[in-house]
Amino acid sequence: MNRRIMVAGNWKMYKTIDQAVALAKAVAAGPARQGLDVLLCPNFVCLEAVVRAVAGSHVQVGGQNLHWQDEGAFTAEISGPMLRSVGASHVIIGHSERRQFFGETEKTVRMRLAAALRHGLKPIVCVGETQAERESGQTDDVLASQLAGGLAGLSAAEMVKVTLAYEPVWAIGTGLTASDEQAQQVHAFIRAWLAARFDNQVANSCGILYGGSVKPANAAGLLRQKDIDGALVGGASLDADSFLGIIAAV
Ligand code: G2H
Repeated sequence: MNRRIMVAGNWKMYKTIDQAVALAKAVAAGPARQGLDVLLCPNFVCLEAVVRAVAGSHVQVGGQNLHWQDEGAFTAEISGPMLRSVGASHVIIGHSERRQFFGETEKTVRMRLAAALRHGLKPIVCVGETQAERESGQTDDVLASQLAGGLAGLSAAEMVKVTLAYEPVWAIGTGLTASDEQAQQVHAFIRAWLAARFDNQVANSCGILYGGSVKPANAAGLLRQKDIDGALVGGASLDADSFLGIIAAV
């Protein structure tokens, strides 16, 4: 099964419009590769400018979140139709920072995921364990629970439209990275979970990205693992050279 590789930049709450456009143009000037998807996820304010900056290139653009309703009295929220109207193709859902700081739960992940699929946005659903959970041997249970909760009710036809991202919380923005073997082990667990919950075809079709302090220096080893289908990059995506360095490592 030949799965596509994705290198996605999660710019989090960084970059003003001018800075975002400059970075997006530099990434778009980088090489396009067969079988590789390059995605940029800027903050909502910069989305339209980034879509324009990469227009006509191989680079795609996604949001970092979406609300489950199409519209309504939900101050400061952004909906699927709004993301579509600005030209976004993807959306990140359930990032650990949303879970940790903004009350994201399995239920809200599930509702956001349904909204993304309803509006033809390609979702990237994040899962991952904390350091305490890993140290107490709960990694598999935590992941299984996040997967079961966040993906509940999904059909196989819907699941193959979803990309998963394994982001160990202890490796996010900390400089710590899961070793190649640690990451591969969890990716294999997630793929086995997908096979059991859906079937082998779904399991082998779904992209599973790794995220957590990915840099040019560690990207090649991680991306060489058989169940790692790309990277969701935070800090190292904020600089064109380092992000292009990760792309070059694919
Ligand atoms: C994990 C990752 C991007 P960083 O949050 O989603 O960020 O690469 O800075 O650890």
